Amino acid sequence: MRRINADYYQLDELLTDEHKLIRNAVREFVTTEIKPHIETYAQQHSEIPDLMRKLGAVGALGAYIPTQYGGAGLDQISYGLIMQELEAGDSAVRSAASVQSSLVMYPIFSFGSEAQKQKFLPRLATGELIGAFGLTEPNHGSDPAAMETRLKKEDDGYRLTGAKMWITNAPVCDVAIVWARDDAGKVRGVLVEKDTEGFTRIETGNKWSLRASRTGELVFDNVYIKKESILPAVDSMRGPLSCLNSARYGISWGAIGAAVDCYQTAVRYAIEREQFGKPIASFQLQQKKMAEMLTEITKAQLLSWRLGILKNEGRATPQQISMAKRNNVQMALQVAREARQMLGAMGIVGDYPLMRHMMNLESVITYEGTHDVHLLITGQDITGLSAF
Ligand code: TGC
Ligand code: FAD
Repeated sequence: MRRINADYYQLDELLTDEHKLIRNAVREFVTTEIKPHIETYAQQHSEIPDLMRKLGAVGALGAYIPTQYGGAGLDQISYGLIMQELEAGDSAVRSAASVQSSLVMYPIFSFGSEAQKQKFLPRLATGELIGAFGLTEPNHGSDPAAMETRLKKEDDGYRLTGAKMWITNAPVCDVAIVWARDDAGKVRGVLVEKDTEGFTRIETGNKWSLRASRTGELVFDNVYIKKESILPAVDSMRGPLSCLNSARYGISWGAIGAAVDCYQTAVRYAIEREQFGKPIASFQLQQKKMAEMLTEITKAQLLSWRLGILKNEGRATPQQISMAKRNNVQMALQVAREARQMLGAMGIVGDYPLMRHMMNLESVITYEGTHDVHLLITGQDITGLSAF
């Protein structure tokens, strides 16, 4: 079992002691708090109790938000490592941390007023508040710029009308960042708190994927919005899309975590399971699967690590992020499928995490920009021509 460790190119040597400390703390949390129970929650289609507070306690929320606002003030590699370890437990856990950190804390920190930062960031960092990010609409997913949600000026405030769909944590959020067009056609970020009149949340059930995460709709029926609830520092699609850069980067790391969990499960099983009088690991076809999994995991690790360095230096482009998100999620899905086959019938039961990761990754390959949308982003970067 020499290669059960998936660090084939000794990337650990590129990490600082602080990185390893953070990585190990989150790994320990996932091993003790998530892995023993996640199968039950996923099977029951129910959330993990008190997850956001637990993530806050382990320092997994707002990793790169400055400490003055309750964040951890860490670098982008630390953020990536946190996402990797969380998704080794379950994509639902990484999703919760992604949305809270990259899609809610990041825009408040980047585009919010000082009062908005003071009011929300510290409580989002501890998990006392749960945030949601509303961009996708029933009629507009891949093309969010076509959004129909409207923010109309009225005397001293605004009125918000419209609906957002497929929103992670919608049914349980305390505050949602909602993207809407104003009278001038500008895209504005609006902070809507849960008890606001005319704001309703509807749960989306019957999911075969991300079953331990709550998803739903946010509906706004002429909701009164004070001007203090608008993010002042952004008024275009750059607002929501720059949040996605951060979340997509995190997903590129998270997918590695899920893939490594599948790879390690498959290697352990193949060494123990005997057929035709020999461990199945001794057969060339099984070795091919394991060798290819480890090769693809290693390539993905290198992509995300380099992207993290570029992000630390403020040089990562959205297009580079798209490439890593697309490649790594596809890689993880492929690893999960191969690993599941290697376990034969045992691969379909919940005693092993393979089907759960595989089904989760079907959402991950769709949200934060579909696999094909990211390919078109790369195509546009190569040619200068949009194929959307
Ligand atoms: P385009 O006309 O190219 O640009 C409009 C403005 O936005 C700027 N921009 C970006 N800024 C920052 N980061 C990016 N990645 C950016 N891409 C574009 C651009 O410079 C321009 O700025 P300005 O100031 O000149 O106005 O944009 P477009 O409308 O044609 O869109 C292009 C496209 C298709 C790539 C974009 O719409 C896209 O990425 N679509 C995919 C939609 C998507 O990813 N939705 C995700 C929803 S959130 C989610 O899924 C959360 S899952 C949560 C969980 O983990 O549980
Ligand atoms: P569509 O845009 O309708 O796409 C359908 C198919 O058409 C896809 O295969 C797509 O690749 C393809 N397609 C679209 N346009 C083109 C084109 N120009 N060329 C070629 N092919 C194209 N959104 C949020 O705002 N916040 C959230 O918190 C959130 N959480 C989510 C959680 C889950 C579990 C899921 C599944 C989704 C979540 N989403 C969220 C929504 C997600 O971002 C969208 O599902 C995604 O952007 C795709 O949009 P769509 O589902 O409407 O698909």
